[in-house]
Amino acid sequence: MKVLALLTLCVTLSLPSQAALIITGVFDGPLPGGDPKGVELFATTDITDLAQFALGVANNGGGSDGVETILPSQALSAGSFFFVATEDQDFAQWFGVAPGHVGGNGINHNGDDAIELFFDATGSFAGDEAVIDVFGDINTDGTGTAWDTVDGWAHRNDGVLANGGAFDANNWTFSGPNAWDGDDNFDGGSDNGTNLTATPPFPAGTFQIPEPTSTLLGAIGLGLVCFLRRKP
Ligand SMILES: [Ca+2]
Ligand SMILES: [Ca+2]
Ligand SMILES: [Ca+2]
Ligand SMILES: [Ca+2]
Repeated sequence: MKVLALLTLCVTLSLPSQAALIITGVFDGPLPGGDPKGVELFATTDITDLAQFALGVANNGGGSDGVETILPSQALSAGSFFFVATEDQDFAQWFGVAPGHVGGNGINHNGDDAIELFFDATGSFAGDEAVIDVFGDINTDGTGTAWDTVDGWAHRNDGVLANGGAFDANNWTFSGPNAWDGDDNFDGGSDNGTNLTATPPFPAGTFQIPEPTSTLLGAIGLGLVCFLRRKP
């Protein structure tokens, strides 16, 4: 019975999140205009159409602003990252790649704003969408809070799945406010900073969820050991 209970527990732990997309990073850059600004998203399972997802920035603790930018219609495979930024030129200088989607003001934040990730299976976002993940508290101005990312960044801790709209700063790692002050310039240059020359750099593309299959196989192995040790 213990083996069965352990296996049941581990199978439950191995189930994928109900949310196929999560926010894994938030950044507020030091380049002119406060660029790059945006979020890093991560697919926990294969997504056939990203246009079922949308973002909104709840500015300055004023509550939800609803959907402000809908993601483009394309597939995203499990384990892949997807960047949404306010613009593309400074983003490309900073990260060395193009953003997946330019969201303009729809993703405009400056460190004290909460960011909502919405899902609507129909893709219409006419009011039936649900908040599947959130960064920050939509009803609190983030200035001076644990999740204040002004001129810096926040990064989701490995293995933390979608929060369904209930944010917990303990599940995130932060650069600290103003960590990127001065990082707009590198080596005496002018506005030539990049993520790699910044201190600390945003840990782009590093989020991971522990492999479900290895967790399950490990649990089965542990269960067998427990079972065999009970034999005389
Ligand atoms: Ca807004
Ligand atoms: Ca703000
Ligand atoms: Ca800023
Ligand atoms: Ca600053």
